Amino acid sequence: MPGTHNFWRPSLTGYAKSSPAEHRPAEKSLKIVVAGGFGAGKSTMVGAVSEIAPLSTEETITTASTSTDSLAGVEAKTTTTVAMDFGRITLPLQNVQLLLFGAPGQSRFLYIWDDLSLGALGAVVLADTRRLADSFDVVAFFEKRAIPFVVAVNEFEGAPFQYTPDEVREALELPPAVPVLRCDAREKRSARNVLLSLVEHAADTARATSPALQEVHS
Ligand SMILES: Nc1nc2c(ncn2[C@@H]2O[C@H](COP(=O)(O)OP(=O)(O)OP(=O)(O)O)[C@@H](O)[C@H]2O)c(=O)[nH]1
Ligand SMILES: [Mg+2]
Repeated sequence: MPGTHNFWRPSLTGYAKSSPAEHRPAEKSLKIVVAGGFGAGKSTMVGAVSEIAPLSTEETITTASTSTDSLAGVEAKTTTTVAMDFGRITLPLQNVQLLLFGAPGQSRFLYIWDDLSLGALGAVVLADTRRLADSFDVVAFFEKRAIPFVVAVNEFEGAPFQYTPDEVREALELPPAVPVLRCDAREKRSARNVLLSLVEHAADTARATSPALQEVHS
């Protein structure tokens, strides 16, 4: 049928060479955790980049949580994630689809993080420079479990200071191999760029830690 030949066109060897990569189903699904401190922009990032309507579990912040979760720096926040966010994005060139699990940020929900991280390929640690200290525990969480991560500095206009990725790397005492990049969690392209960087970093980490993979790829 004219005009439709570019869509999934099965051939004896799978999909026809002429079908564009973005229309082919991805071969693998990989789990990614989007983590970070309270209000760092995790739900925003999952929502911005997801190709499906994201699942979110937002609830209104009540005064009941103010004794455990400080709103300093994020006073305008009225809702919070109480379980997780879920979204999905296909990376056609890498032939994978990423299943995105946004973690809750309030400390009273931290017990969910272990389950969310089971089997994850890697994690995005969103750093909010208004509350950079929140990122320490998040970085430690993934380091302890040997889950590869990238640090994405989500820049809020209202932040009193702007920090370069190098300054954030130094402040968080990150090893040189961990990518640190700026992002705007509201922008699809920016969020996608962060995820691409993570997939690359996870592949590099796997090659570096597995001699067998090293041989295959050398
Ligand atoms: N200016 C600006 N606002 C942002 C950015 N990213 C997120 N926001 C806003 O910040 C607020 C908090 O974002 P969320 O995505 O809910 O943050 P979260 O990390 O999921 O929060 P918790 O789940 O409560 O920990 C929302 O009002 C967003 O619109 C950004 O890059 N710049
Ligand atoms: Mg959230």
